[in-house]
Amino acid sequence: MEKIFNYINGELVAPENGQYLDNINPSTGKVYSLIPDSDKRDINNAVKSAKKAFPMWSSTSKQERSKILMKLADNIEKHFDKLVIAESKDNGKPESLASKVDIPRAPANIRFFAGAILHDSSNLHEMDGVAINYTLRQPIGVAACISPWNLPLYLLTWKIAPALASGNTVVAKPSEITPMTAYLFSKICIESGLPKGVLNIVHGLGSKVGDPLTTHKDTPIVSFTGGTVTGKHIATVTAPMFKKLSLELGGKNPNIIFADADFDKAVSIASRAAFTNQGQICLCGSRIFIEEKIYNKFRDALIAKASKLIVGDPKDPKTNLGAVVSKDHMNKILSKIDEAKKMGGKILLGGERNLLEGELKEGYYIKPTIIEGLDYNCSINQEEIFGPVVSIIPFKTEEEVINMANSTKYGLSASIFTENVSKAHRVAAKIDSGVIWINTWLLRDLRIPFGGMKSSGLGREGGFKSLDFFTEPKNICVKI
Ligand code: TXE
Repeated sequence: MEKIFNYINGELVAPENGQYLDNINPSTGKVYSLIPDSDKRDINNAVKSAKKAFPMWSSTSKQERSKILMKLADNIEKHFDKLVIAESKDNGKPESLASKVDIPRAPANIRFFAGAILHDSSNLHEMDGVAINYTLRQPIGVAACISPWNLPLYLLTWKIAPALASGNTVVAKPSEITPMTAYLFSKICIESGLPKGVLNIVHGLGSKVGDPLTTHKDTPIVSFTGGTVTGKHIATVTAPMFKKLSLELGGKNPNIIFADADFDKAVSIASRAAFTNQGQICLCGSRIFIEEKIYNKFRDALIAKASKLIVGDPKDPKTNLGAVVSKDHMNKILSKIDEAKKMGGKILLGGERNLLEGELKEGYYIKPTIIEGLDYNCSINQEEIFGPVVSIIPFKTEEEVINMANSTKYGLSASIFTENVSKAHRVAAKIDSGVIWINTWLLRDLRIPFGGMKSSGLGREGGFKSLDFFTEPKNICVKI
Protein backbone atom coordinates (compact mmCIF):
# COMPACT_ATOMS: atom_id res chain seq x y z
CA MET A 1 0.00 0.00 0.00
CA GLU A 2 1.34 3.45 -0.92
CA LYS A 3 2.89 5.38 1.96
CA ILE A 4 2.88 9.14 2.14
CA PHE A 5 5.96 10.83 3.58
CA ASN A 6 6.66 14.15 5.23
CA TYR A 7 8.70 16.69 3.27
CA ILE A 8 11.35 18.11 5.58
CA ASN A 9 14.58 19.88 4.65
CA GLY A 10 14.11 19.01 0.98
CA GLU A 11 13.66 15.29 1.57
CA LEU A 12 10.79 12.84 1.81
CA VAL A 13 11.01 11.31 5.28
CA ALA A 14 9.05 8.90 7.46
CA PRO A 15 7.60 10.22 10.73
CA GLU A 16 10.00 9.89 13.68
CA ASN A 17 7.65 7.48 15.48
CA GLY A 18 7.20 5.25 12.40
CA GLN A 19 3.41 5.34 12.85
CA TYR A 20 0.84 5.73 10.06
CA LEU A 21 -2.89 6.41 9.77
CA ASP A 22 -5.25 4.95 7.19
CA ASN A 23 -6.18 7.13 4.24
CA ILE A 24 -9.63 6.30 2.89
CA ASN A 25 -11.04 6.78 -0.59
CA PRO A 26 -14.52 8.22 0.15
CA SER A 27 -15.94 6.99 -3.15
CA THR A 28 -15.37 3.35 -2.11
CA GLY A 29 -14.98 3.60 1.68
CA LYS A 30 -11.74 1.58 1.36
CA VAL A 31 -8.28 2.34 2.74
CA TYR A 32 -5.93 3.03 -0.17
CA SER A 33 -2.82 4.64 1.32
CA LEU A 34 -1.10 5.45 4.61
CA ILE A 35 -0.50 8.87 6.15
CA PRO A 36 2.30 9.71 8.60
CA ASP A 37 0.88 10.00 12.12
CA SER A 38 3.52 12.63 12.87
CA ASP A 39 4.09 14.32 16.21
CA LYS A 40 5.95 17.18 17.86
CA ARG A 41 9.35 15.78 16.89
CA ASP A 42 8.55 16.02 13.18
CA ILE A 43 7.25 19.57 13.67
CA ASN A 44 10.46 20.49 15.52
CA ASN A 45 12.54 19.08 12.66
CA ALA A 46 10.47 20.94 10.07
CA VAL A 47 10.55 24.29 11.92
CA LYS A 48 14.31 23.91 12.47
CA SER A 49 14.87 23.34 8.76
CA ALA A 50 12.59 26.26 7.80
CA LYS A 51 14.35 28.54 10.30
CA LYS A 52 17.74 27.55 8.89
CA ALA A 53 16.60 28.27 5.32
CA PHE A 54 15.08 31.68 6.19
CA PRO A 55 18.23 33.90 5.93
CA MET A 56 19.04 32.44 2.49
CA TRP A 57 15.47 32.56 1.12
CA SER A 58 14.57 36.00 2.51
CA SER A 59 17.70 37.48 0.93
CA THR A 60 17.17 35.73 -2.41
CA SER A 61 16.13 38.42 -4.91
CA LYS A 62 12.45 38.78 -5.73
CA GLN A 63 13.26 38.00 -9.36
CA GLU A 64 14.88 34.72 -8.38
CA ARG A 65 12.07 33.76 -5.96
CA SER A 66 9.56 34.55 -8.67
CA LYS A 67 11.46 32.42 -11.20
CA ILE A 68 11.54 29.41 -8.86
CA LEU A 69 7.83 29.74 -8.06
CA MET A 70 6.93 30.03 -11.76
CA LYS A 71 8.82 26.78 -12.34
CA LEU A 72 6.81 25.14 -9.56
CA ALA A 73 3.59 26.26 -11.26
CA ASP A 74 4.78 24.90 -14.63
CA ASN A 75 5.59 21.55 -13.05
CA ILE A 76 2.16 21.31 -11.41
CA GLU A 77 0.73 21.62 -14.91
CA LYS A 78 3.10 18.94 -16.16
CA HIS A 79 1.50 16.56 -13.63
CA PHE A 80 -2.02 17.91 -14.14
CA ASP A 81 -3.83 14.64 -14.93
CA LYS A 82 -2.18 12.76 -12.07
CA LEU A 83 -3.13 15.51 -9.61
CA VAL A 84 -6.75 15.56 -10.83
CA ILE A 85 -7.10 11.82 -10.29
CA ALA A 86 -5.40 12.00 -6.89
CA GLU A 87 -7.54 14.90 -5.64
CA SER A 88 -10.73 13.14 -6.65
CA LYS A 89 -9.70 9.82 -5.10
CA ASP A 90 -8.62 11.45 -1.84
CA ASN A 91 -11.60 13.77 -1.43
CA GLY A 92 -14.48 12.08 -3.26
CA LYS A 93 -15.15 15.04 -5.56
CA PRO A 94 -15.81 14.46 -9.28
CA GLU A 95 -12.69 14.39 -11.45
CA SER A 96 -14.44 16.88 -13.73
CA LEU A 97 -14.60 19.38 -10.85
CA ALA A 98 -10.98 18.81 -9.80
CA SER A 99 -9.90 19.37 -13.41
CA LYS A 100 -11.92 22.59 -13.75
CA VAL A 101 -11.45 24.12 -10.30
CA ASP A 102 -8.97 22.58 -7.87
CA ILE A 103 -5.94 21.76 -9.93
CA PRO A 104 -5.99 24.76 -12.32
CA ARG A 105 -6.21 27.08 -9.30
CA ALA A 106 -2.98 25.71 -7.78
CA PRO A 107 -0.61 27.01 -10.50
CA ALA A 108 -2.80 30.13 -10.86
CA ASN A 109 -2.29 30.92 -7.15
CA ILE A 110 1.46 30.44 -7.42
CA ARG A 111 1.82 32.50 -10.62
CA PHE A 112 -0.34 35.27 -9.19
CA PHE A 113 1.93 35.84 -6.18
CA ALA A 114 5.15 35.14 -8.11
CA GLY A 115 4.08 38.00 -10.40
CA ALA A 116 2.70 40.24 -7.65
CA ILE A 117 6.03 40.56 -5.79
CA LEU A 118 7.59 41.99 -8.95
CA HIS A 119 4.90 44.69 -9.17
CA ASP A 120 4.58 45.59 -5.50
CA SER A 121 5.47 49.03 -4.14
CA SER A 122 5.79 50.51 -0.66
CA ASN A 123 4.53 53.74 0.88
CA LEU A 124 6.28 57.05 1.30
CA HIS A 125 4.92 59.79 3.59
CA GLU A 126 6.42 63.24 3.14
CA MET A 127 6.48 65.81 6.00
CA ASP A 128 6.49 69.22 4.30
CA GLY A 129 10.20 69.39 3.56
CA VAL A 130 11.08 68.33 7.14
CA ALA A 131 11.39 64.60 6.73
CA ILE A 132 10.33 61.64 4.66
CA ASN A 133 8.97 58.37 5.98
CA TYR A 134 9.22 55.25 3.92
CA THR A 135 7.81 51.86 4.81
CA LEU A 136 9.72 48.68 4.26
CA ARG A 137 7.73 45.44 4.15
CA GLN A 138 9.97 42.61 5.28
CA PRO A 139 9.48 38.86 5.52
CA ILE A 140 8.92 37.65 9.07
CA GLY A 141 10.29 34.13 9.44
CA VAL A 142 8.66 30.70 9.46
CA ALA A 143 4.98 30.75 8.50
CA ALA A 144 2.67 27.98 9.75
CA CYS A 145 0.09 27.26 7.02
CA ILE A 146 -2.79 24.93 7.94
CA SER A 147 -5.28 23.89 5.29
CA PRO A 148 -8.55 21.89 5.24
CA TRP A 149 -9.88 18.96 3.23
CA ASN A 150 -12.50 20.55 0.98
CA LEU A 151 -10.16 22.14 -1.59
CA PRO A 152 -6.87 20.51 -0.62
CA LEU A 153 -4.24 21.61 -3.15
CA TYR A 154 -6.13 24.83 -4.02
CA LEU A 155 -6.10 26.11 -0.42
CA LEU A 156 -2.61 24.82 0.40
CA THR A 157 -1.15 26.81 -2.51
CA TRP A 158 -3.35 29.83 -1.70
CA LYS A 159 -1.40 30.09 1.58
CA ILE A 160 2.10 28.94 0.78
CA ALA A 161 2.41 30.95 -2.47
CA PRO A 162 2.18 34.43 -0.86
CA ALA A 163 4.17 33.24 2.18
CA LEU A 164 7.05 32.01 0.03
CA ALA A 165 6.83 34.83 -2.52
CA SER A 166 7.23 37.38 0.31
CA GLY A 167 10.43 35.68 1.46
CA ASN A 168 9.18 33.64 4.42
CA THR A 169 9.87 29.96 4.78
CA VAL A 170 6.96 27.65 5.51
CA VAL A 171 5.87 24.63 7.51
CA ALA A 172 2.55 23.47 6.06
CA LYS A 173 0.07 21.02 7.57
CA PRO A 174 -2.52 19.70 5.12
CA SER A 175 -5.68 18.03 6.38
CA GLU A 176 -5.10 14.45 7.52
CA ILE A 177 -8.28 13.55 5.62
CA THR A 178 -6.90 14.62 2.22
CA PRO A 179 -3.07 14.52 2.26
CA MET A 180 -2.33 13.05 -1.18
CA THR A 181 -1.97 16.09 -3.46
CA ALA A 182 0.17 17.87 -0.86
CA TYR A 183 2.44 14.82 -0.92
CA LEU A 184 2.59 14.83 -4.74
CA PHE A 185 3.25 18.56 -4.54
CA SER A 186 6.26 17.95 -2.26
CA LYS A 187 7.69 15.69 -4.98
CA ILE A 188 7.09 18.50 -7.49
CA CYS A 189 9.02 20.90 -5.20
CA ILE A 190 11.98 18.53 -5.28
CA GLU A 191 11.71 18.19 -9.07
CA SER A 192 11.57 21.99 -9.40
CA GLY A 193 14.72 22.59 -7.37
CA LEU A 194 13.05 24.49 -4.52
CA PRO A 195 15.95 25.05 -2.08
CA LYS A 196 16.00 22.74 0.96
CA GLY A 197 13.98 23.82 3.96
CA VAL A 198 12.11 26.64 2.18
CA LEU A 199 8.89 24.62 2.27
CA ASN A 200 8.25 21.74 4.67
CA ILE A 201 5.07 19.67 4.78
CA VAL A 202 4.20 17.63 7.87
CA HIS A 203 1.23 15.26 7.77
CA GLY A 204 -0.90 14.12 10.68
CA LEU A 205 -3.62 14.98 13.15
CA GLY A 206 -4.60 18.46 14.29
CA SER A 207 -3.95 17.69 17.96
CA LYS A 208 -0.55 16.02 17.41
CA VAL A 209 0.80 18.15 14.55
CA GLY A 210 -1.36 21.29 14.28
CA ASP A 211 -1.05 22.25 17.95
CA PRO A 212 2.76 22.00 18.21
CA LEU A 213 3.02 23.91 14.92
CA THR A 214 0.79 26.84 15.90
CA THR A 215 2.30 27.10 19.39
CA HIS A 216 5.94 26.67 18.35
CA LYS A 217 8.04 29.62 19.51
CA ASP A 218 9.61 29.91 16.05
CA THR A 219 6.43 30.23 13.96
CA PRO A 220 5.48 33.92 14.31
CA ILE A 221 2.82 33.80 11.57
CA VAL A 222 -0.13 31.41 11.42
CA SER A 223 -2.52 31.19 8.48
CA PHE A 224 -5.43 28.80 9.00
CA THR A 225 -8.46 27.73 6.95
CA GLY A 226 -10.91 25.30 8.51
CA GLY A 227 -13.71 24.99 11.01
CA THR A 228 -14.73 27.84 13.33
CA VAL A 229 -14.20 25.72 16.47
CA THR A 230 -10.61 24.94 15.47
CA GLY A 231 -10.08 28.59 14.53
CA LYS A 232 -11.24 29.67 17.98
CA HIS A 233 -8.83 27.21 19.60
CA ILE A 234 -5.92 28.48 17.48
CA ALA A 235 -6.80 32.10 18.30
CA THR A 236 -6.80 31.22 22.02
CA VAL A 237 -3.45 29.44 22.07
CA THR A 238 -1.61 31.88 19.80
CA ALA A 239 -2.88 35.17 21.31
CA PRO A 240 -0.54 35.15 24.35
CA MET A 241 2.37 34.58 21.96
CA PHE A 242 1.38 37.69 19.90
CA LYS A 243 1.53 35.81 16.62
CA LYS A 244 0.27 37.28 13.38
CA LEU A 245 -2.89 35.33 12.73
CA SER A 246 -5.21 34.96 9.75
CA LEU A 247 -8.33 32.82 10.06
CA GLU A 248 -10.61 31.75 7.20
CA LEU A 249 -13.47 29.88 8.85
CA GLY A 250 -16.97 28.61 8.15
CA GLY A 251 -20.02 30.22 6.61
CA LYS A 252 -23.80 29.92 6.42
CA ASN A 253 -24.15 32.00 3.35
CA PRO A 254 -27.42 33.55 2.18
CA ASN A 255 -28.58 33.55 -1.42
CA ILE A 256 -31.22 36.28 -1.76
CA ILE A 257 -33.61 35.98 -4.70
CA PHE A 258 -35.78 39.02 -5.40
CA ALA A 259 -38.88 38.67 -7.57
CA ASP A 260 -37.34 40.85 -10.28
CA ALA A 261 -34.28 38.59 -10.70
CA ASP A 262 -33.43 36.92 -14.00
CA PHE A 263 -35.36 33.80 -12.99
CA ASP A 264 -33.58 31.04 -14.92
CA LYS A 265 -30.16 32.41 -14.11
CA ALA A 266 -31.00 32.68 -10.40
CA VAL A 267 -32.31 29.09 -10.26
CA SER A 268 -29.29 27.73 -12.01
CA ILE A 269 -26.76 29.64 -9.89
CA ALA A 270 -28.58 28.93 -6.61
CA SER A 271 -28.45 25.21 -7.40
CA ARG A 272 -24.74 25.39 -8.26
CA ALA A 273 -24.03 27.44 -5.10
CA ALA A 274 -25.80 24.86 -2.94
CA PHE A 275 -24.40 21.63 -4.35
CA THR A 276 -20.98 22.20 -5.93
CA ASN A 277 -18.31 20.02 -4.29
CA GLN A 278 -21.18 18.22 -2.46
CA GLY A 279 -21.88 21.50 -0.65
CA GLN A 280 -18.44 21.41 0.96
CA ILE A 281 -17.19 24.89 0.12
CA CYS A 282 -17.13 27.55 2.81
CA LEU A 283 -18.77 29.87 0.23
CA CYS A 284 -21.69 27.57 -0.61
CA GLY A 285 -25.10 29.24 -0.48
CA SER A 286 -26.83 27.01 2.07
CA ARG A 287 -29.77 29.35 2.85
CA ILE A 288 -31.89 30.51 -0.07
CA PHE A 289 -34.23 33.42 0.72
CA ILE A 290 -36.93 33.75 -1.95
CA GLU A 291 -39.28 36.72 -2.30
CA GLU A 292 -42.78 35.48 -1.49
CA LYS A 293 -44.27 36.52 -4.85
CA ILE A 294 -42.13 33.96 -6.71
CA TYR A 295 -41.61 31.46 -3.87
CA ASN A 296 -43.64 28.55 -5.27
CA LYS A 297 -42.41 28.98 -8.82
CA PHE A 298 -38.78 29.26 -7.71
CA ARG A 299 -39.05 26.31 -5.32
CA ASP A 300 -40.46 24.06 -8.06
CA ALA A 301 -37.81 25.15 -10.57
CA LEU A 302 -35.04 24.57 -8.03
CA ILE A 303 -36.35 21.08 -7.27
CA ALA A 304 -36.54 20.33 -11.00
CA LYS A 305 -33.00 21.58 -11.54
CA ALA A 306 -31.46 19.77 -8.56
CA SER A 307 -33.28 16.51 -9.27
CA LYS A 308 -31.34 16.30 -12.55
CA LEU A 309 -27.99 16.31 -10.73
CA ILE A 310 -26.23 12.97 -10.99
CA VAL A 311 -24.70 11.64 -7.77
CA GLY A 312 -22.25 8.90 -8.54
CA ASP A 313 -18.82 7.71 -9.59
CA PRO A 314 -16.37 10.63 -9.34
CA LYS A 315 -14.52 9.21 -12.34
CA ASP A 316 -17.57 9.44 -14.62
CA PRO A 317 -17.56 12.75 -16.56
CA LYS A 318 -21.38 12.89 -16.30
CA THR A 319 -21.29 12.92 -12.47
CA ASN A 320 -22.26 16.22 -10.79
CA LEU A 321 -21.84 15.19 -7.14
CA GLY A 322 -19.34 12.65 -5.89
CA ALA A 323 -18.90 11.36 -2.34
CA VAL A 324 -18.67 13.53 0.76
CA VAL A 325 -15.27 13.48 2.38
CA SER A 326 -15.57 10.87 5.15
CA LYS A 327 -17.91 8.48 6.91
CA ASP A 328 -17.99 10.71 9.99
CA HIS A 329 -18.85 13.70 7.90
CA MET A 330 -21.57 11.77 6.03
CA ASN A 331 -23.11 10.71 9.34
CA LYS A 332 -22.95 14.28 10.64
CA ILE A 333 -24.79 15.56 7.53
CA LEU A 334 -27.41 12.79 7.75
CA SER A 335 -27.99 13.53 11.44
CA LYS A 336 -28.56 17.22 10.57
CA ILE A 337 -31.17 16.14 8.00
CA ASP A 338 -32.89 14.03 10.69
CA GLU A 339 -32.80 16.99 13.05
CA ALA A 340 -34.42 19.15 10.34
CA LYS A 341 -37.21 16.58 9.95
CA LYS A 342 -37.79 16.45 13.71
CA MET A 343 -38.11 20.24 13.77
CA GLY A 344 -40.89 20.01 11.20
CA GLY A 345 -38.82 20.69 8.10
CA LYS A 346 -40.25 19.27 4.90
CA ILE A 347 -37.75 17.39 2.73
CA LEU A 348 -38.60 18.42 -0.83
CA LEU A 349 -35.76 16.50 -2.43
CA GLY A 350 -33.15 13.93 -1.34
CA GLY A 351 -32.75 13.72 2.41
CA GLU A 352 -30.91 10.41 2.41
CA ARG A 353 -27.80 8.49 1.53
CA ASN A 354 -27.41 7.51 -2.10
CA LEU A 355 -26.49 3.84 -2.25
CA LEU A 356 -24.51 2.81 -5.30
CA GLU A 357 -23.44 -0.60 -6.50
CA GLY A 358 -20.28 -2.60 -7.08
CA GLU A 359 -17.06 -1.13 -5.73
CA LEU A 360 -18.90 2.12 -4.86
CA LYS A 361 -21.29 0.27 -2.54
CA GLU A 362 -19.57 1.48 0.66
CA GLY A 363 -18.99 5.03 -0.63
CA TYR A 364 -20.25 8.11 1.19
CA TYR A 365 -22.86 9.53 -1.19
CA ILE A 366 -25.70 11.86 -0.19
CA LYS A 367 -28.53 12.98 -2.47
CA PRO A 368 -28.89 16.75 -3.04
CA THR A 369 -31.32 17.80 -0.34
CA ILE A 370 -33.77 20.71 -0.28
CA ILE A 371 -35.62 21.57 2.95
CA GLU A 372 -38.48 24.01 3.48
CA GLY A 373 -40.65 25.12 6.36
CA LEU A 374 -37.97 25.85 8.95
CA ASP A 375 -37.71 29.08 10.88
CA TYR A 376 -34.70 31.18 9.83
CA ASN A 377 -33.60 31.18 13.46
CA CYS A 378 -33.51 27.42 14.07
CA SER A 379 -30.20 25.57 14.42
CA ILE A 380 -30.41 24.05 10.90
CA ASN A 381 -30.54 27.57 9.45
CA GLN A 382 -27.91 28.93 11.81
CA GLU A 383 -25.18 26.25 11.93
CA GLU A 384 -22.90 25.22 9.07
CA ILE A 385 -23.80 21.73 7.76
CA PHE A 386 -21.16 21.64 5.01
CA GLY A 387 -22.94 19.10 2.83
CA PRO A 388 -25.38 18.98 -0.12
CA VAL A 389 -28.20 20.40 1.98
CA VAL A 390 -30.00 23.67 1.33
CA SER A 391 -32.84 25.36 3.16
CA ILE A 392 -35.37 27.60 1.39
CA ILE A 393 -37.13 30.42 3.21
CA PRO A 394 -39.69 32.96 1.90
CA PHE A 395 -39.49 36.70 2.62
CA LYS A 396 -41.73 39.70 2.05
CA THR A 397 -39.59 42.83 2.35
CA GLU A 398 -36.03 43.99 1.86
CA GLU A 399 -35.72 44.84 5.54
CA GLU A 400 -36.93 41.41 6.60
CA VAL A 401 -34.49 39.54 4.36
CA ILE A 402 -31.54 41.66 5.47
CA ASN A 403 -32.37 40.81 9.11
CA MET A 404 -32.69 37.11 8.34
CA ALA A 405 -29.50 37.03 6.24
CA ASN A 406 -27.55 38.74 9.04
CA SER A 407 -29.01 36.57 11.81
CA THR A 408 -26.24 33.93 11.96
CA LYS A 409 -22.91 34.16 13.76
CA TYR A 410 -21.20 33.84 10.37
CA GLY A 411 -20.43 36.54 7.81
CA LEU A 412 -18.43 35.03 4.99
CA SER A 413 -20.27 35.53 1.69
CA ALA A 414 -23.68 36.32 0.20
CA SER A 415 -25.28 36.41 -3.25
CA ILE A 416 -28.05 38.82 -4.27
CA PHE A 417 -30.20 38.27 -7.34
CA THR A 418 -32.13 41.26 -8.73
CA GLU A 419 -32.26 43.29 -11.95
CA ASN A 420 -32.73 46.49 -9.93
CA VAL A 421 -29.29 48.10 -9.64
CA SER A 422 -30.16 50.44 -6.77
CA LYS A 423 -31.67 47.62 -4.74
CA ALA A 424 -28.63 45.41 -5.39
CA HIS A 425 -26.21 48.04 -4.07
CA ARG A 426 -28.48 49.01 -1.18
CA VAL A 427 -28.85 45.43 0.08
CA ALA A 428 -25.17 44.57 -0.54
CA ALA A 429 -24.10 47.47 1.67
CA LYS A 430 -26.28 46.16 4.53
CA ILE A 431 -25.31 42.48 4.48
CA ASP A 432 -22.66 41.57 7.06
CA SER A 433 -20.38 39.48 4.83
CA GLY A 434 -16.82 39.90 3.68
CA VAL A 435 -17.60 38.81 0.11
CA ILE A 436 -20.79 39.70 -1.77
CA TRP A 437 -21.80 38.67 -5.27
CA ILE A 438 -24.57 40.28 -7.31
CA ASN A 439 -26.24 38.01 -9.87
CA THR A 440 -23.43 35.48 -9.60
CA TRP A 441 -21.60 33.16 -7.21
CA LEU A 442 -17.97 32.10 -6.74
CA LEU A 443 -16.64 34.48 -9.35
CA ARG A 444 -13.17 34.93 -7.92
CA ASP A 445 -10.67 37.66 -8.70
CA LEU A 446 -7.44 36.82 -6.87
CA ARG A 447 -6.75 40.52 -6.24
CA ILE A 448 -9.75 41.13 -3.97
CA PRO A 449 -9.62 41.12 -0.15
CA PHE A 450 -11.02 37.70 0.71
CA GLY A 451 -12.31 36.66 4.13
CA GLY A 452 -15.18 36.82 6.57
CA MET A 453 -16.72 38.92 9.31
CA LYS A 454 -17.92 37.75 12.75
CA SER A 455 -17.22 34.03 13.37
CA SER A 456 -16.21 33.51 9.73
CA GLY A 457 -12.72 34.70 10.35
CA LEU A 458 -10.12 37.24 11.17
CA GLY A 459 -8.29 39.39 8.63
CA ARG A 460 -8.31 39.20 4.86
CA GLU A 461 -6.16 37.31 2.40
CA GLY A 462 -5.98 37.73 -1.36
CA GLY A 463 -3.95 39.98 -3.63
CA PHE A 464 -1.73 42.50 -1.88
CA LYS A 465 -3.60 41.80 1.39
CA SER A 466 -1.83 38.42 1.49
CA LEU A 467 1.54 40.05 0.83
CA ASP A 468 0.76 42.52 3.65
CA PHE A 469 -0.16 39.68 5.98
CA PHE A 470 3.02 37.73 5.32
CA THR A 471 5.29 40.77 5.82
CA GLU A 472 5.98 43.16 8.68
CA PRO A 473 5.82 46.89 7.93
CA LYS A 474 8.73 48.93 9.21
CA ASN A 475 8.63 52.72 8.99
CA ILE A 476 11.89 54.60 8.51
CA CYS A 477 11.88 58.36 9.13
CA VAL A 478 14.65 60.41 7.50
CA LYS A 479 15.15 64.02 8.64
CA ILE A 480 15.96 66.25 5.69
O1 TXE B 1 -11.97 21.03 10.15
P1 TXE B 1 -10.83 21.34 11.12
P2 TXE B 1 -12.61 19.63 9.85
C1 TXE B 1 -15.82 23.32 8.59
C2 TXE B 1 -16.98 22.46 8.25
C3 TXE B 1 -16.60 21.13 8.76
C4 TXE B 1 -15.89 21.53 10.03
C5 TXE B 1 -14.93 20.55 10.54
O2 TXE B 1 -18.11 22.91 8.93
O3 TXE B 1 -17.68 20.31 9.03
O4 TXE B 1 -15.19 22.71 9.66
O5 TXE B 1 -14.04 20.12 9.49
C6 TXE B 1 -6.29 21.14 11.45
N1 TXE B 1 -4.41 23.00 15.83
N2 TXE B 1 -14.87 23.50 7.53
O6 TXE B 1 -12.76 18.73 11.01
O7 TXE B 1 -10.80 20.33 12.21
C7 TXE B 1 -6.77 19.89 10.76
O8 TXE B 1 -5.87 18.84 10.93
C8 TXE B 1 -4.03 23.23 14.57
C9 TXE B 1 -14.91 24.74 6.87
O9 TXE B 1 -11.81 19.10 8.75
O10 TXE B 1 -10.91 22.77 11.44
C10 TXE B 1 -6.89 20.39 9.33
O11 TXE B 1 -5.61 20.43 8.71
N3 TXE B 1 -4.63 22.66 13.50
C11 TXE B 1 -13.73 24.96 6.07
C12 TXE B 1 -7.41 21.81 9.53
O12 TXE B 1 -7.06 22.16 10.86
C13 TXE B 1 -5.67 21.85 13.73
C14 TXE B 1 -13.13 23.84 5.39
C15 TXE B 1 -8.92 21.95 9.35
O13 TXE B 1 -9.55 21.02 10.21
C16 TXE B 1 -6.13 21.58 15.03
C17 TXE B 1 -13.14 22.63 6.17
C18 TXE B 1 -5.45 22.19 16.11
N4 TXE B 1 -5.80 22.00 17.38
C19 TXE B 1 -14.02 22.49 7.19
N5 TXE B 1 -7.18 20.73 14.94
C20 TXE B 1 -13.69 26.19 5.23
N6 TXE B 1 -13.89 27.34 5.83
O14 TXE B 1 -13.43 26.13 4.06
C21 TXE B 1 -7.39 20.48 13.64
N7 TXE B 1 -6.45 21.15 12.90
